[in-house]
Amino acid sequence: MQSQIVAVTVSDLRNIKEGDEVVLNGWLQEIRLLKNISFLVLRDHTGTIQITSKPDTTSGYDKLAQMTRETVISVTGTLTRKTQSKSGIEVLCKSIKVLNASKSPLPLGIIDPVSADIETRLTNRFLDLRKPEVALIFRTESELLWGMREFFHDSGFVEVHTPKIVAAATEGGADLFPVQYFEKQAYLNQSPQLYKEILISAGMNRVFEVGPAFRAEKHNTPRHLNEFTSIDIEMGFADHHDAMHMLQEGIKSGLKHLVSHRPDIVASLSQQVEVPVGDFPKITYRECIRKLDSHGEAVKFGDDFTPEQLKLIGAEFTGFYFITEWPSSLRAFYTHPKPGDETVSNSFDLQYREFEITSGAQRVHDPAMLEERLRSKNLNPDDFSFYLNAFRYGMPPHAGWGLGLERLSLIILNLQNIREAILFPRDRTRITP
Ligand code: AMO
Repeated sequence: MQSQIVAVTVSDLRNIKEGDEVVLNGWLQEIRLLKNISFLVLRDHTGTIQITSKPDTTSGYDKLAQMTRETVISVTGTLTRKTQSKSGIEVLCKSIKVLNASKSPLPLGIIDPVSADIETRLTNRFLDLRKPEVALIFRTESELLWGMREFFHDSGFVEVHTPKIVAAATEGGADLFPVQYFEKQAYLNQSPQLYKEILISAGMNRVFEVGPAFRAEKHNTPRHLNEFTSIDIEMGFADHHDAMHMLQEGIKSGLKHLVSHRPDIVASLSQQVEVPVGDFPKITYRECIRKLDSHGEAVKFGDDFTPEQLKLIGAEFTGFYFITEWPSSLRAFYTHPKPGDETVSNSFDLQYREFEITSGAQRVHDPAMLEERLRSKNLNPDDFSFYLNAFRYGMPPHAGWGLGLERLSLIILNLQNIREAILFPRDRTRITP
């Protein structure tokens, strides 16, 4: 007896018997009409399948000629393995229902070999995201994040959600988006920095957050967004070494999760995904200066590295590496100076080639030192009283970091432009869709 199956996905078809009846819902990706037979390709979120349709077996065969690409359809048919199609299975169509027709022509082709420029793709992002290779970026991101979440959860971190409308800058006053907050001036948060530290004073011990961060950076580069996804952690009774360890293990767990739970995704990626083994190498800022000097690149202590210089440093490593002990002058006010050599700090960046993926540090926990650090950066401690108060009544030593999710996808998937790694990018000129 044949079993009747209702609404399966394309990937379910592998496990269905020859001759069984199936219903498939999806988009009409392609249609090739011949005189006595037509070939359709239906796409759903799991893949594509060829649907063969004949006038004598498909009811309403003559309506196929009016169907436009990307129309949402529901196909009823039987599964057959007697096929020349690549997947080795196809569905012989009994009937097709149009659930919603698509306008034609499409502003952006889904399968057309000519790849559109990034602006056209982003303007028509709902269509762009239908391309399996584009959808794969976000499935990968989701798996990575899931693996990292699991790791932090299992390591005793509490997932928190801090305000995004704030009264003070954390990462430098120049890059703030102002918000009119009733009678007051407010800003979109650049980082959960101040709040994650306050939560350490609040006794939460280990917190992590995944949320949006806003930077009014004017430059328009393939590495910068004006709104990005920040993965942040903060740990009490910990220093920068502990924070670096958590970062390294968190990234490994994200990658392990991706590889072990979704080998299908990994197999479809054009880029090979490997889970790093062992500790990520570390190099100090001063060692970087010496290395650059040997390449004929003179860098003054206190200067930031250019992307070209980071390329030279990155060429020495095969994967992730830390640059540690950055000059205190280059780091934000909350960064703890290195005891005994206060010109540098207990800070680090995680790099992959020339790309900075994460910044982190041990933080200043002494309120007097913190006030002094604010003043040295020309900031007014009065503007930070809500934050400083948390340091005056028992703040543990603490450390943490912030990682840009899109930067991580950029390097793992070897993307050309960070805009590809976020669903709806916000950049210097784009606030829609
Ligand atoms: P920082 O400002 O270095 O540090 O940011 C941390 C990480 O966030 C990502 N990132 C960005 N990604 C895309 N577009 C941008 N414009 C952008 N700016 C930053 C990067 C970067 O490494 N509070 C500290 C973190 C900490 O010490 O905990 C901070 O925000 O991947």
